Amino acid sequence: MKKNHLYPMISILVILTFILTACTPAATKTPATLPTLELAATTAPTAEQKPTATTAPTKAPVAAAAVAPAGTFPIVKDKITLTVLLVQTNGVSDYVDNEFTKWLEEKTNIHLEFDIAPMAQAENRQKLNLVLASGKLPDIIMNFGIPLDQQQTLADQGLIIPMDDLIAKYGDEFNKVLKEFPQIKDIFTLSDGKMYSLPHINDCYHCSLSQKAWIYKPWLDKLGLKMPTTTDELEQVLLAFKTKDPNGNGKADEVPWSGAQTGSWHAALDQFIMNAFVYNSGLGTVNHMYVENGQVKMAYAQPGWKEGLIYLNKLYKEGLIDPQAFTNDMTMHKAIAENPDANIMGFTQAGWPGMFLDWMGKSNRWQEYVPVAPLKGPSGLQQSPMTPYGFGSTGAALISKTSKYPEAAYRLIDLMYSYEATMRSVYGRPGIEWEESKSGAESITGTGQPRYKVLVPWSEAEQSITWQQAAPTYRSTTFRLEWQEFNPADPLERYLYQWSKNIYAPYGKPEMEVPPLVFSSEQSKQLGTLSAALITFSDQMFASFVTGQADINTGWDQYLADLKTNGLDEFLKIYQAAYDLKFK
Ligand SMILES: [Ca+2]
Repeated sequence: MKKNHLYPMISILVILTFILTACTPAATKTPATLPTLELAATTAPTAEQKPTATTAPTKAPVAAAAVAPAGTFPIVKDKITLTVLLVQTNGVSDYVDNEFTKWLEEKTNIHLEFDIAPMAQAENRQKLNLVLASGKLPDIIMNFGIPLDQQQTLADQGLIIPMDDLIAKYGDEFNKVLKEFPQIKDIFTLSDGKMYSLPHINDCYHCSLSQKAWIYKPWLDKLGLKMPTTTDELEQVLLAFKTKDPNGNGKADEVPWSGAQTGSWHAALDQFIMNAFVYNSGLGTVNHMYVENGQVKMAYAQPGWKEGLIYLNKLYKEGLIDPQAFTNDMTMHKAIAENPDANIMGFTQAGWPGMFLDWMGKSNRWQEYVPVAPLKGPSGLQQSPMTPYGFGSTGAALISKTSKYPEAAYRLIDLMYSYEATMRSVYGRPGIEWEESKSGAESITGTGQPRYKVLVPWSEAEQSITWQQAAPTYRSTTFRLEWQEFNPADPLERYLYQWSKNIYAPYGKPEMEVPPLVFSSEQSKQLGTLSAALITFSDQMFASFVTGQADINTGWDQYLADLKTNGLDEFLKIYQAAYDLKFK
């Protein structure tokens, strides 16, 4: 009964990339608890290399003098070449002979020379390490999504420069980003208070509220039942689903509640429901952890978790929970929900219905499953995890210490946050792949005047027009929702917005999410080891308690003791120390 927490994160990338407009949240996120990759162990820092608080970016007087003031173009009068080590993305056949690259060069007078790294993380980290160890650094390191702790290693080794002075002097487009997301300065800085990378901004609103649940509305209607609002009401509804033959085929073939433990997105059984008992995050990199009154806590060690297990065990004994929910992957989940004859599933949890249904498919069930608002638990708790940290990811662009043109490099990256550069790097050329919306057009939200209409549907077919999402971009929720024109033939984005805003956001508790933290490489290694043991053990015990293999009433204390044996206290202590360092 093992469930894999990393796989769902990876699957977000794979599965949801095809609905870019709907969701591309975590493209550059690395779970904080992954073992740290060794970054250039061979390039030990020397005293000279180590940046100090007063170290300014490497000076290149001639080039520096030639850089145009913030916001003016071209960036340099005499053409220069910058080298970019870039992680490639799906669907881009050529970065050199590429429309976005050409536009950049024309606009900035900077020629780009690429060194392309593979998409798979293990391979691109290997490539990065080779480049770092070679001592011949590119000017810009882009699209690696280098997490804070690895940035710390690079900074300690004197391989990258802080961005703060460059932003102060040359910031233009990025200042708009900072104005909308001032928290960037807090959460993406290293322990010396400086920011060594620029982020990727892609604020996927519905992804910030991804613990959703779905019920088959025709069954509620047929049995004359109301939408459940509490955990007790859910139990009653599921009992009716099980016993009253709502699909009308005379067979007791109904599966009241199912889910998927692996390979899906927020479809595991503990998601959604446990929030009626305890805050159960799992939105980002810190599954099951939350912050309360400045204390970092683990949901599965709380009394509320025990109450939730008692509830689930009761429903399991009543035959309301599909035993397969503990082993299903997304395909198996979908096979149940899209049962070819009669509908057989009544209730499930998932980030959106496309995780268990054929979206806009022939069965029409995509229109028949409706969202269930957060349920009120026995203690009155009613909440929806909501992360305020999903708006962007750190490590999208870094400038190397050896760059002769740090100012020009910064200005080039700064430009990528502009509306035009973001539109060109993600969607393509104005008038061809997208166009300005006409006056009176309708936006995704149905409010305001949209700015752009996408003419060529998102695809990952090979092309050399955009960089897909390899460049840093500035896609706020305004950009994604109010500026984008609604396409009635593709209503998903509007649905996702409305479900999230109307049904889940009112119960959001963003203050309980653990912010991105910085760990030393030693701490990261420890977290990696501890996390693996804790995830395996807590997941096994979740399944054992729900199915009754372990008795929740007599086994809870031993479970808590076993969590300690598995290192829960050390794990939380490391998080608490990192949290206190930044926020206390
Ligand atoms: Ca039936």
